[in-house]
Amino acid sequence: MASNVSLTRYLVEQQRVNGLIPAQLRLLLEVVARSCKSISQAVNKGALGGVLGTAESENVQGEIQKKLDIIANEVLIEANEWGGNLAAMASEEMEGIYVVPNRYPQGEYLLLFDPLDGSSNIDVNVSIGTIFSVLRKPEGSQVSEQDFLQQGAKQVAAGYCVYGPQTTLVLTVGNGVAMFTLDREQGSFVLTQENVQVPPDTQEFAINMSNMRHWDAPIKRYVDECLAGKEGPRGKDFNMRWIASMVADVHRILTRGGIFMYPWDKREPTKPGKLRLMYEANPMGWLIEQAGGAATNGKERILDIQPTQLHQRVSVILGSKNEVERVSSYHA
Ligand code: P6P
Repeated sequence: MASNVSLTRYLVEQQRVNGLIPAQLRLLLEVVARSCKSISQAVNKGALGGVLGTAESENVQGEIQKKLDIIANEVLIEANEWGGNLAAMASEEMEGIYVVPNRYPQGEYLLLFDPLDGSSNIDVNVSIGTIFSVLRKPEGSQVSEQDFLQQGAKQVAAGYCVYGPQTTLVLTVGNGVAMFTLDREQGSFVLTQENVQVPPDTQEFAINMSNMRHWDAPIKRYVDECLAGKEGPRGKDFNMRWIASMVADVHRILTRGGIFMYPWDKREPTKPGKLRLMYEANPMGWLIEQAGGAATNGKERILDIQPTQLHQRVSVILGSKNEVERVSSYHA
């Protein structure tokens, strides 16, 4: 669907027609989109921009940071701190929250992001992306980390930008999911799909198969049944995809269906999974639900989980509703 509806016009219409997003939130989303354009430019330069490789530092997760991880984080902080619509930000790349400096007015929203997800793919030229989530700051005085610990169901906006063959922004403000493709000649995001729907059934699953020996029984059973194909209990053959970039895997699922799993496994038994709740599972889970899919940790809806820590991890099973429900039934 080629259109000439810009992101700005789409957001104004969500604000005016559906009364869904106040002007402050619309402006915030416009700035986040502009930040993604800048990140896309830096990513696209690759080796030419001297931005590949590691930054010789670690993030709060103990993961080696890539130069582009830090660049993307700085782009988002610098673009969003002065607008007056945010009280604070939180990022996978920062230990604590970033409170908007006193020299700028504070607003009523909280912005959380994984500035560059899938960064292990940067140096090998595979799609990566920025994931973001917006919460309302609770009433009260000085903003604190505690204010961020809200269930995913409280999000007022969520989305991602995938830096792949196209740069595509995918967004929900609670009225379905829309996709915007970056028109580099105009330098603006153009609406290319609205009311995105995830098919309830699929024949395509996404999981890192090299971890099979570490999985819990319900996941092992589900994947074994997929692998058994037509002759097995599912009565149909399955395909597998694993890009090791959540943004790219979720984008494929929003586009043609599928189920994505990053479950708990025995490698780090004290951790519920690898992915983070606040700025990966919650925004992706809301997008998938807004497109008619489901997102659970195997036992409960991801958006219902009450966070206790800013960087807490969670087991993620999301995508085509009937498949996610099957996996959940195996956990029951
Ligand atoms: P593995 C990227 O590092 C990430 O956080 C997600 O984007 C991706 O789905 C997952 O980790 C890949 O993990 O263990 O397969 O490399």
